Amino acid sequence: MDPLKAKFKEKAAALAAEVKSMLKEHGEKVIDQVTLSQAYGGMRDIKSMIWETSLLDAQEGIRFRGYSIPELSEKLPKGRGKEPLPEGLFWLMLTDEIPTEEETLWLTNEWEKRRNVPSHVYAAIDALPKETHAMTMFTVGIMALQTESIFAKRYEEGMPKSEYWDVTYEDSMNLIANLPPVAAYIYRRKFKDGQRIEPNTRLDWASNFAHMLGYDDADFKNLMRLYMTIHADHEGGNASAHTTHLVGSTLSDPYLSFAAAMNALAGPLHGLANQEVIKWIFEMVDNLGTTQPTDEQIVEYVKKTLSEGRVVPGYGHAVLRQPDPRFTAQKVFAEQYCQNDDIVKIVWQIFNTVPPILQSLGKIKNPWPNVDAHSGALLVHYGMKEYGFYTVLFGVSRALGVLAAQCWSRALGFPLERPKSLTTELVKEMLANT
Ligand code: AMX
Repeated sequence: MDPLKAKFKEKAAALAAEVKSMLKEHGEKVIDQVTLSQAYGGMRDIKSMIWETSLLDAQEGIRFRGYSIPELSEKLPKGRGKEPLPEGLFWLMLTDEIPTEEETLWLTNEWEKRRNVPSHVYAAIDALPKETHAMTMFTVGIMALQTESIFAKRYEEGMPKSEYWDVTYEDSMNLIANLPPVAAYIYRRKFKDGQRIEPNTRLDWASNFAHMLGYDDADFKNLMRLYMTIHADHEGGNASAHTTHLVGSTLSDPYLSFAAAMNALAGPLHGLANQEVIKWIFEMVDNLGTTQPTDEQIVEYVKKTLSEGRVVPGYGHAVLRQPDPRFTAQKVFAEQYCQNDDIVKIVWQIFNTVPPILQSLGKIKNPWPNVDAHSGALLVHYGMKEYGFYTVLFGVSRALGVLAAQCWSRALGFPLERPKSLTTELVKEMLANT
């Protein structure tokens, strides 16, 4: 058994036993209550799901297994680069332990060994017109990869429940290994005349992805390592994570669950916001006729956007109530690598001017930037201007968190998810009787 799987097995067996006895003793304990507003309002804040890999605090932002993003920057192995390697984060999310440099290198090599995209996956993507959105191509690519699911094959053969975690781990590892070449294929097909770039077997997972996309600049590789790390997980209730959890709870395999999650990520209120931000900034620059607008010009443009009934993309959050530490991590990167870039400067001007405007509307719970407010400007700096691809980058990263979490869901034996719904008719009856 490989070292990561062995460690996960040991940890999962211990936690499963602990949870079993905890439920035996405290299973009836009330941990939350639900208001009518929450039932109508997107189930915000209702504590109703277990997600081991990360936890989101409204003020502090995300912590992965207890570690904040600055702490991860310090503690996770960096290999030959300057930013934490996403391999290390995956190891941490799966085992609750910071890996050593050697363990991280093992994982790099393991994903490298598992990279093997069948030709029918590319054929399925090629069957779509080039104008198809990159996220649709991505989902189709993942669905085509599902032919490789060991979970599905073993289930058909009658595998016992006790083996679910094992094959979920195998599928998750294989899927993560194969996402970068599939995503890069989509980018090159859509935007670079289909000229593919072969992987470089000596590179780590994120920098090989950068290489296959066509970006060999050392700083872009550092950006990809950071990007893949900070977008990986945001606890269980966000739409892409929850979709993975819900679909996986029917024992759909990791490929089916992750493809479903990517359809959730493709929505403009979720992952598509990263393309919307840069599209909106480009429109602003076009509209104002300058790449160096004044703060006053930006304020006017924001007001115009709001008066048209549109949202300011990259601002606001369903849970966060402070600037997103993932935004801050990207700002710190930009300060180091590209502080004189015009678009980066605009992102910072927006950061200074937008929150008071949103606050003044009186209805927005969080006027601060989220992760998507910064990412596009960094990509544009290195030449990746095709914003229609940005959500795919988010998606490749998101695989790390939601698939690590799915391994835990199968190891802990979580059942089919099935919350209760009501009709307004029934709600009225309930109100009449109280
Ligand atoms: N610009 C303008 N209006 C906004 C806004 C923004 N950035 N953020 C929230 N609002 C509005 C809402 O549309 C809502 O208006 P309504 O009452 O007229 O319908 C009101 O403020 C209250 O919303 P909220 O409770 O503060 O936010 P929410 O929890 O319902 O939604 C989110 C959260 C992220 C969908 C919302 O802030 C938004 O649309 N932001 C812009 C899109 C975006 O950046 N999405 C990315 C989120 C991060 C991610 O998943 N990648």
